[in-house]
Amino acid sequence: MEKDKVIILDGAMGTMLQKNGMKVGQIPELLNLEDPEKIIGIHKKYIESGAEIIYTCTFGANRIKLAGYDLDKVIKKAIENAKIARGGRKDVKIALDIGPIGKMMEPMGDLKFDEAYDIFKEIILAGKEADLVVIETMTDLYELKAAILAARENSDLPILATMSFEEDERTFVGVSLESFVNSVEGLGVEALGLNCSVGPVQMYEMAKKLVKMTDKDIIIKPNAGMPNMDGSYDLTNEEFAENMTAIAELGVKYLGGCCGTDDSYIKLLADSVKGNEVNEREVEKIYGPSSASKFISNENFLMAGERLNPTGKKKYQEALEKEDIAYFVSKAIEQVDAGADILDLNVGHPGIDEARMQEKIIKGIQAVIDTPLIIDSSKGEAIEAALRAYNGKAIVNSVNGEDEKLEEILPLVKKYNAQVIGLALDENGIPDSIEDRVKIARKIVKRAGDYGIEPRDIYIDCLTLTVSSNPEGAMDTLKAIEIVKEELGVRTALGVSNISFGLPNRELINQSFLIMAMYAGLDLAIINPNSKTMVDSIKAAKLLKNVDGATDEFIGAFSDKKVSVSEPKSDKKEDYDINTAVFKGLDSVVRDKVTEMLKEKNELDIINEDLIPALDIVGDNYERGDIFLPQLIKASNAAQAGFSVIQNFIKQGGGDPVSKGDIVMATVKGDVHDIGKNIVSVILENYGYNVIDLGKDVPIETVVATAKERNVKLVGLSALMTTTLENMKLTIEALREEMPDVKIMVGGAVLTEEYSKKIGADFYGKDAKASVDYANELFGVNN
Ligand code: THG
Repeated sequence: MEKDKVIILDGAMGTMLQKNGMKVGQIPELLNLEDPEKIIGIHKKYIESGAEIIYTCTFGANRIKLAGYDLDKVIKKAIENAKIARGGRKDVKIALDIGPIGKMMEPMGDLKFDEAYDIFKEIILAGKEADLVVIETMTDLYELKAAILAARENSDLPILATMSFEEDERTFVGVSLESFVNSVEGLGVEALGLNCSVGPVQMYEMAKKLVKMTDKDIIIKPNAGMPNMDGSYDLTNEEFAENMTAIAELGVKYLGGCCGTDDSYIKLLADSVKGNEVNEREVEKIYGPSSASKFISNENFLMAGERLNPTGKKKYQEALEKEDIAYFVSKAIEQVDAGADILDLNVGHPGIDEARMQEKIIKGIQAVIDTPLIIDSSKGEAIEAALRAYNGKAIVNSVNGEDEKLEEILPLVKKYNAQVIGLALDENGIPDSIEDRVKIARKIVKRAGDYGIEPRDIYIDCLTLTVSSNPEGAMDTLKAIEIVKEELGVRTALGVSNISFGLPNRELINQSFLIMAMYAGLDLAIINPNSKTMVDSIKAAKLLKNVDGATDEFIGAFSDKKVSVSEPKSDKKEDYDINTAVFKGLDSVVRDKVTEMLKEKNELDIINEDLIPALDIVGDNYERGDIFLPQLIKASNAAQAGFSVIQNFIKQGGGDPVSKGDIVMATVKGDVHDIGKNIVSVILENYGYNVIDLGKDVPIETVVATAKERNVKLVGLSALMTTTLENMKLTIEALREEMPDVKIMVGGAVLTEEYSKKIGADFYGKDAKASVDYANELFGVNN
C-alpha cells in the first residue's frame, strides 16, 4: 500500500485579515460578501505557500453569531471565494470551517443539545459544496458531538475535528485528552487533533500522547506560540516551522497554523515537511468507557453500580412515574461515593417511555457527576436516545445472540461509538452447556466485528444462574469466562447478585462468587456498591491480583488517614452537610438546609459561615484541578439556590435584600466571545455580589455611564481576542478619567498579568475564583 503523505493546512484567517486592514469590530465572515477580494487574496497566499487544505472564512458563521444576516448566503459565498482562490488546482481541498457556537451548552449554559445540533445542521446544509468539513477550536465535547452528528447525518463529507487544550491538557471546560480521543475517534471522523490555545512547543507533548492513544490520523494546528504583552505571539515563522517539523516527525499527518500564523509561517512549514511520508507510529490504543472529563481504561477491573434499576424498588418506580430526576441523581451520587467506577442505568417499567426517561436522567446525572454510564435497556429506541444524549463513550447493556437483536443494537453501538455487553444467550434462552454459551459469544463478537466493533470494546456476560436451583451453574459460568477471555480477546461482565436467590446469607455468597469470578478473569461486575462487604472484597481481590494502584487504594481505604474534605457523614443525601450538598451541586438539598438553618440562625451568618465557606471548598478543589468547570458552575448554582432562599426570607420580613456590593461586568467593544465573562458573573453572583452584566461588544461609553450611574467600586472587563485588547485599554482609560477611584479587574484568554498592568488594570483575574478573591478583598469581606 502506498504510504500516506503529510498534508499542509492553512494558517490563521484572522491574523491575515488584520494585516490587511480589517478594522476592530468588523465581522470576518461578512467580508466574504463585503470584500471578497480580500478573502480570496488570503486564500491564494496560503495556497501559494503550500497549503493543501484551506479553511473557508466561516468560523463564526452560525445563526447565533450572525443573527440578522443571511447565513446561507455568507456560507455559500465563503465557499465560492475559496474556490475562486483555488482556481484549477486539484491538489487543494476546501474545508467548510465550523467553530464553536459561542454560547455555553447545558448544563453550564442554556443552549440545548438539540438546538446546537440544528445550528450545526444549518451550516452543514449551506456548506455542501465544500470538499470536507472541519470542526475546530471546540472546548465542550458535547458541542463537538452535536456538530459531528449534524455533519454525519446531513452530508457525506469527510470530517476533521479539533479541540483546544490548555497547557494542563484540559480544555476550558475540563475535557481531558483521553476523553476527547475515546469519545470522538469512533464517531466517524477522518482525523482528529488539536488547534489554537497554545503554540507548537506546548502542543508537542500532547501530540506525542495523541499519536500513541489512537490509530486515527492526527491534526496539529497550533498558534504562533504564546501571546506576548502586546497581543502578538512569541514564535517567529522559523521557530514555528522548526517546532512543527518535530511534531511532524511524531507521525502527525495534518499540520497547519492557528492564531498569529500568516503565510510566511505556512511557507516555511511546507518547505520543511510537505510531501514527506507520514512517519509510522507505535499505537497503544486506549479502551474503556468515558464521560466528558473522565476516561476509565478497561485494562482495570470496573465496579458498576446496579442501583439505578427499578427491580423490586418501590421508591425508584415512584420516582420514574413522577420524573423525579433529583432522586436518580442522588442515587447516582450515593453509589459513586461508595466507590462505583461506572453506573448501570435501567428505567424499564410499565407505562414509562424509556427513550425519553433515559435521555432526561442521563442529562441530569452528567450535569452533576463525571462517572461514565452503562445504558441498560433491551429497546433499540431507548438505547439510541440514550446514546445521543450521553456525553462521552457509554457501554450499552445489552445485546444477545439473537439475529434480530444483533441487527438492531450493533449498528447503534457502532454509530454512536459505544462499548457493548453481549449476553451469552439467544432466542432459546441460556444454554446449559459451557460450549454453547461460548458459541453464542463467538457469534456476537463475529457480528460486532462485521460492523467494525473491536473485541476490546465488547464485554461478554456469561450469565449468573441462581446456584440454589442450578448447583453446577456457578462453576460453569466461571469456566465460560475463562474460555471466552482467552479465545475471543474480549472483556467479561457479570451481574452478580442473582447467584444467591433463595439462600441465607446472600451477601456472603455474592462476595465469594465475585472473588472467584475475579480470579477467573472477570473485568466488570454489576453489584450493589452500598454493600460494604462487596466493595471491600473487590479492594482486597485487586490487591491480591496485584492490580496497578490497588495497594495504595487498599491502604487509603483501611488505614486511619482521612481523604476527602467533604466526606459525607452518611450516604443519605438528607444527611449531607451544607459543604457536601453545595459541593455536589444539589440545589434542593441546599435549599432545604438553608430553610432549616433560618429557623435558628441569622441570615448573614448563614451566608458568611456556611454558604461562602462551602463555595470556598469548591473553589479550592477547582484550583487544584480536582474538579472542572461544569462541577464548579453546578456547585455555584447550588449555593445560589441557598442564597435565594435567604433573599426571599429577608424580603418577606420587609428587609433589604443583602448584597455584598455592585459590580459592573462587560466584554469589551468588538469582542463577542463572552463565555469567560459569563462564568465570572455567575460565580460572583453566587458569592453574593449584585452583578450588572452589560453583555458583550459593549461600547466604552456604556461601561462608563453604567459604572458612574450605579457608583460601583469595581468593574470587570473581558476580551478574548488580541484584536480587542486595544479596546480594553481604551475602556480602562475612559473609566479612569471619569471615576479615578474605581477598581478594574480584567481577564481573557490572550491576556497576561504583565499586559493587564501595562494597560492600567488593577487586577488580572486568571480565573473566576481569583476574581472573587479580589472582590472579597476590595469589599472587605473576609471568609
Ligand atoms: N447482566 C447484565 N446486566 C444486568 C444483569 C446481569 N442488569 C440488571 C441486573 N442483572 C443487575 N442489576 C441488578 C439491579 C438490581 C438488583 C439486582 C441486580 C436488585 N435485586 C434485589 C435483590 O437482589 O434482592 C431485588 C430483586 C427483586 O426483588 O426481584 O435490586 O446479570 N449484563
